Amino acid sequence: MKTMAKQFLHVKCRNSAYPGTDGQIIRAFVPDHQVCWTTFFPLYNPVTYTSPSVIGKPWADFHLDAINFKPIWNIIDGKINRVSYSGQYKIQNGYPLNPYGRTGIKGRGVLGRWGPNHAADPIVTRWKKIHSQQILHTDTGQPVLQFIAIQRKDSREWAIPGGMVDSGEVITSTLKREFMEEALNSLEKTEENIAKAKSEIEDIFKNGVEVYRGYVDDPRNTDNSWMETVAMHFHDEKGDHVGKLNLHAGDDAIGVKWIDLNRNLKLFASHISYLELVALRLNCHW
Ligand code: RP5
Repeated sequence: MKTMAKQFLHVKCRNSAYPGTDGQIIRAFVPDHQVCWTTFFPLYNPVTYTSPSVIGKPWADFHLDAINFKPIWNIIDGKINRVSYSGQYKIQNGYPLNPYGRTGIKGRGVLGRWGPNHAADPIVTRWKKIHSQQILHTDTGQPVLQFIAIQRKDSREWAIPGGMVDSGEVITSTLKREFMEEALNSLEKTEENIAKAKSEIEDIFKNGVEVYRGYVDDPRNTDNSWMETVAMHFHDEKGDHVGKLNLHAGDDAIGVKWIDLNRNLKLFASHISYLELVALRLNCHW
């Protein structure tokens, strides 16, 4: 299982307009050599932004100056997991600091939690076949792997069908729930059809392998709130379980399809890096 090396430079949460603000909220420019908090940057004075869409939501924290809101950092705080996979994060003037450095914006942005916001990503794969014949890539001669991707409603980018871990929820449940909601549209299915879909994915989701646990270079990250994930790989070797599922986009997804794995894919956040780990694991075309 991999984590991101601390010298990794986040890119997608720097030097851009903040997502969902129609270009109204612009991140302060942070050059590569000034990302690290310990680098001198006296002129660093980013805007503070917390989206109205998170205020008062049951899944979100309060403002840090709210009376009776006393989060305890770096531990499991009641039902809320405030532990980072990257180790202990620092607190500056009462605010958690992004362990991967400056992002050009303070506050929570559209993220609910101060500090780490935990997600889980199911990477569901099968071999590419035509008439039951496995396909080898013309350049590398290696077998081509396919994974289930969804198209996100917010950014329109293709992504792994992951989602936030609800407070108190175990990651294995998040992985199944998110996959069913986004790739099988379970939220709009009847009880009977949900039970059928559940039993179809049961065998595959029993045998997952963790490929990544840690920080996500997510465009929503800020100096004080950031995404972390556990990415699990579920492979359908014969293609007769999930390989045969009827995909139907739902919830926050507007599209769903099998995509051939290769290094040139442009995907949401740092999802391409987990797929590289999957490609290494199965020694397939990359
Ligand atoms: C990413 O955001 C994670 O890797 C996961 O795929 C996703 C979770 O956020 P939502 O899809 O719930 O917005 O950082």
